Amino acid sequence: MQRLLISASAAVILLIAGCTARPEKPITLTAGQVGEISMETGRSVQDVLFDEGNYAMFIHFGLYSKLEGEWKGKAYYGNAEWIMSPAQAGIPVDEYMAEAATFNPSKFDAEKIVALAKEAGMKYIVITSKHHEGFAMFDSDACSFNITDATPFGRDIIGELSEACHRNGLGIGFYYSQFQDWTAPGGGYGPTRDADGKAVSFDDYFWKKCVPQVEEITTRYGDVQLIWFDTPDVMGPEYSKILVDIVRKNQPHALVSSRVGNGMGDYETLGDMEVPTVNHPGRWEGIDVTQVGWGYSKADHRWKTPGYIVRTLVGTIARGGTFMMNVGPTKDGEIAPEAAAALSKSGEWISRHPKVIYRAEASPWGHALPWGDAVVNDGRLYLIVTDWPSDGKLLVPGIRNGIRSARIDGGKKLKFRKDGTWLEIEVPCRAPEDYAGVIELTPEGELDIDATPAVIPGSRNLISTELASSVSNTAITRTGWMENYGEWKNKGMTMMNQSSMTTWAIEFPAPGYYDINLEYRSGDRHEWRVTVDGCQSIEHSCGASDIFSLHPLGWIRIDAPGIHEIDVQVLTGPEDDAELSGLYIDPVML
Ligand code: JFZ
Repeated sequence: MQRLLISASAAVILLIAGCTARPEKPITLTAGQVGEISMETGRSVQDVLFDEGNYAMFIHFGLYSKLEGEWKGKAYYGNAEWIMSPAQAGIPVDEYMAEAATFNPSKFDAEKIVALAKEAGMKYIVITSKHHEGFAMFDSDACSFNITDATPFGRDIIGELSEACHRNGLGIGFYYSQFQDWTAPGGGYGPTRDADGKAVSFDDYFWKKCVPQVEEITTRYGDVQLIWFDTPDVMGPEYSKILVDIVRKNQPHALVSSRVGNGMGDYETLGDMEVPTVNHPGRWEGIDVTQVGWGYSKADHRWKTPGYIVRTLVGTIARGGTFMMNVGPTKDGEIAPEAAAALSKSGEWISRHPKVIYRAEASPWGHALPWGDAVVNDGRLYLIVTDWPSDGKLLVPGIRNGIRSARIDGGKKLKFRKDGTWLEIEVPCRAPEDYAGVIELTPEGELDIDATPAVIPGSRNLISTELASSVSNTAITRTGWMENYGEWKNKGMTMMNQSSMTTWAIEFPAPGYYDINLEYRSGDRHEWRVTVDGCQSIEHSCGASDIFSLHPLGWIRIDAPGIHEIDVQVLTGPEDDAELSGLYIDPVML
């Protein structure tokens, strides 16, 4: 397992790359072009895609799709679009390029893919026009290693999909790998000599292939809403600027992703598969995959379920972002039935709860709640309950407002009562539908929420270290690791030494005993201490584990409902070893 430790501030620079503000430009699109969502004049593409649309399809389609994650009979798990790389099968350039002669995705049907995106509730599509392998999915004059010149298939995928999006009122964007090009002489991690054996530089690749191809994708396919550059690596700002300028010149209303590098770009893309723990400011997108990697992989059966898609989409919007879900067409050019089914099933849920997605704003709690999450739309609160309570009572913490009404979204009115800042809603004992039930609350006046994390009986109360109220002699950082090749995971945590303390202010609903588990990773055993309100404390030795997991510490006693301070310390064991990622609190009902 590869470990990577990054401080929160470095993570911001590393993973996100800053984004420069640019003036909002009025859209020139005509109604119908991104027509599923309303197109009042004067609104910007940014507003339409990111604030209103909130959900897109990402498509990774390239020559790698032909290999489907397998080379010479052996499966490579994780990122199938990286199969050529020495990190995967390590395919020589000439052997890889020769694959194009038999690439024939004849079942590719742009109308069918657009229909699926619409069924899924998505409002725009971003497709790979050229990935790191260097193969263009469009008819390129700059390089013949492309779908129309190098394959028996001979059709322009980018052209067909753009037209289908324009016809059907979806936005369209193109992914372009600007630095990495593994087959073009001079491209990032590509050959260092040309066909005649002459040494070439990055500039050769950049001016002969990258620049002309970015000109092509921004001039040949009508209005484009977004250019999604990726992995700038060591590319200097002078190169990023040239690319941004081309997009601005040819598509003045299009957005540029922050992965163009060097702090340029119009919005942030978070790390792959990352839903942040706390609300994230600015205009940003989260991205995830229907399999483990981005390109289609035949050996990968770990399909994302409709429930996962609903939870991740809602989680991203509730943190303030917009979401793209990836599909990788097969070697025949079709979306696999598992992905198609999961997307259209989750789309049915979305069609019943449009207010939870479109134009929805981030949760006023600033973080997820133990049973699900919340968004705001038109002054109303929408509670998305993924863990439906089995006792017929949904407890909502921290609402200072009065509540005018509560109802199942699109359904019947519910009874409720307020007790301080707690709201108790009487709900059916069974969830009203699969994946997540939705409750619509109409508050009295402006929403006024106390964001203190709360413990809720019957829920999974895992309170992240990122929600700590203070730390001493340590810092909250984010750690990321690759679980499979390309399968990124990450957690917020504090490195706990014998002088460190992590403190949470937590709202407890009632007096009584609460069972505490610590979530951490450590190479060795440590003795841990948990203290309540600076006086009562419990201590115990807890086991080691090289993955983040729960370790029981014992019961604490809470004497009165309300906010209590919980301190966590480590008393013995090696230094720089214990990484604390959260506190799991289970009310012991006596
Ligand atoms: C890149 C690509 O290498 C990958 O094949 C895929 O296209 C994905 C969408 O983007 O991979 C990345 C790039 C950046 C991060 C992680 C994976 N990141 O910043 O965490």
